[in-house]
Amino acid sequence: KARTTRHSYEKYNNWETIAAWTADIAAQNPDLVSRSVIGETYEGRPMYILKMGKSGPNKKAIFMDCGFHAREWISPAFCQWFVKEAVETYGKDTVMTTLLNSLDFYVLPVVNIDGYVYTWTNDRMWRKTRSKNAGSRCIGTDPNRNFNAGWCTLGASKSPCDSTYCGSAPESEKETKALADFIREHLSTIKAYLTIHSYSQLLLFPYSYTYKLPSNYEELNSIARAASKQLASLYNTQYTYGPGATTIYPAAGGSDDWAYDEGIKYSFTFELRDTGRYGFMLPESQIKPTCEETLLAVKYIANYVLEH
Ligand code: ING
Ligand code: ZN
Repeated sequence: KARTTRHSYEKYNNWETIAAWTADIAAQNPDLVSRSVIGETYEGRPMYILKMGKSGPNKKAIFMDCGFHAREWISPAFCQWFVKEAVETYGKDTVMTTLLNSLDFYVLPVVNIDGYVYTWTNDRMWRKTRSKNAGSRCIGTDPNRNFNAGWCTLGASKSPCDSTYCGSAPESEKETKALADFIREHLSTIKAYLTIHSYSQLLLFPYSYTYKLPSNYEELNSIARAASKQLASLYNTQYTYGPGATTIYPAAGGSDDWAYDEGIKYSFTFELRDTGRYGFMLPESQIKPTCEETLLAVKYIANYVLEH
């Protein structure tokens, strides 16, 4: 099938373009990138994941996903940027070279593909998945309320018409089930979980489903402080960091809390630019600076994980 739009790292790409890009970037970098499918969405689209890194024995891995929420377009743009930077700077940038030699990165560029497509075709402000709800005319579940971490107890709705609907059960969505299954299958290697949202300029860590602090709170707090400092070093973009419940709002069923309780002790949610001027409609002119600064924070965290 002929492609209709050209891929660009400094533009928002539609799903068809991103899907074709996942095939191209893997084909063009066979010793660094491989593509596989972790499941399919409610509407039947394949969920592609890119594994990045030089092959080697017993490597630790970092899992990063983008595009949980359909309207947060800067998020998939960042996952694409990260992959580009990895392949373009491997062998040139010493930190990136070390990271890819010693770690694998699993990058899931869009989790909620059906929702993302819907924001391109019908409603730019859509957030949830596109699954049907029994007994309701309302569509969709909030994928970041759908994980088994205090599921639907706090900051989530039991009403299918709400934007924070937690779903009929934990992992009721094909997309969250596929993601959770993949992480469970790779639990022995995955040492960090990073999930990219927008907006608000926050770097969050567990917990969001409770006010209790994670066992390695001091460590997570100092990593978040240092990563935020790295991020700000480029354009002075200020991030606030801390546990989700007190830094943004209490909310149960999030993927970072779930990953943490599965034993992944470095678990972070990024809320990228901006603080509300453009919000979800962040102009394309901000893709490059946003991705460049975020990359510094992600590299910092990855390097920390490598050394600990
Ligand atoms: N914010 C996140 C949300 O899902 C969050 C905040 C992070 C909640 C971690 C729970 C756990 O509401 C956005 N913008 O989506
Ligand atoms: Zn979000």
